[in-house]
Amino acid sequence: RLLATSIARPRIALRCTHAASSCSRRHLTNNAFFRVSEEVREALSSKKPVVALETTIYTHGFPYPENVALASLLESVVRTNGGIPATIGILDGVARVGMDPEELIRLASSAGKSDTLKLSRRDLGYVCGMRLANKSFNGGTTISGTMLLAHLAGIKVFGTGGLGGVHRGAESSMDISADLTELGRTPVTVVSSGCKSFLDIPRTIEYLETEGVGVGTFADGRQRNVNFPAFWSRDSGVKSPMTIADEIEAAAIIHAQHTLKISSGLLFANPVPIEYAIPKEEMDVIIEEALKQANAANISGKDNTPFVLAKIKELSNGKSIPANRALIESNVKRATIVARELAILEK
Ligand code: PSU
Ligand code: MN
Repeated sequence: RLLATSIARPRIALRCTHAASSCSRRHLTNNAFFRVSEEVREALSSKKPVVALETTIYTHGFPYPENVALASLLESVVRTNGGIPATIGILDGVARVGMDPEELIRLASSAGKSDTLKLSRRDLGYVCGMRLANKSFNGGTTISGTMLLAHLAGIKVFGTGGLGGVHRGAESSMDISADLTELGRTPVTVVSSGCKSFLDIPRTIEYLETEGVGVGTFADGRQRNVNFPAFWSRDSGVKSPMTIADEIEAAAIIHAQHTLKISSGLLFANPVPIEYAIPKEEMDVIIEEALKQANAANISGKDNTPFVLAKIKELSNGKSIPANRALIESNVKRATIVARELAILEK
């Protein structure tokens, strides 16, 4: 009855890589619910730059087979830039850190099925535990779920597209993404293009401050005091708490944070490449309409973000897709260079 016994469990303890060698914490070893791939395990123990990648964008964002193409593109962007990709998600009730192509295709092709779930921190115990009751789930992990699993494996850098945030009207709905609290409690650095303006961006920045999350935006050249980006648009109109010049500065901040044993995460925003940017006014019209439809359909909870994203895509006639793909690719490249610079500092 217990499928658990069929899973190989190499008893290799990974040394803590997130702080000085005096750190006594050990990362989670492979077990019935958690499996780090051979390649990622080897990369971590030999201190190669490893970059975490999320899977909600494949299960609840891009449709099959585009999601497979994107997944393999992002993994190759990491490799081309000298890193090892660790795509993270749940297959058959087992949390995977690092998936082979066959596993990735299996997860991506299950997009849209009712037992393919969107998984944040709160869901992980459930989907893994249920395999002991012979209920088998697949799921894409959100930024929060991915950060948590990345940290358990000892991965410090994660590249993705858009962060969840404080929703408009959260003062009554209390809809605040678990991504923000995860950043407050888990020492993983997320490189994204900020968040979409269907969210309340000023309150998102406020909430991140409350959670103790360092937020920096990559500047163009020597700019100082830049604004936080809004996904397709390079400027949300909200000032970024920190401005960073490049990946070397980003790595220095991460290194200091880990050496100081500060247990919260960091968020580095990388504005969409200029040639793909869509003016904010143009997207705002579409976003207003998408939010109106979400309201009318009474969408709430974890269905909210995927619903609004799908509506935006529909209402923009797919115009936003090339920008979406370009910014994720650019973020993953930056995350890889940050991870490389960090590996140099940790030598
Ligand atoms: N925002 C985007 N694209 C995304 C997501 C958010 O622009 O794909 C996904 C990410 O996986 C993120 C999650 O972690 O949605 C947040 O969902 P929620 O708002 O339900 O916390
Ligand atoms: Mn929510």
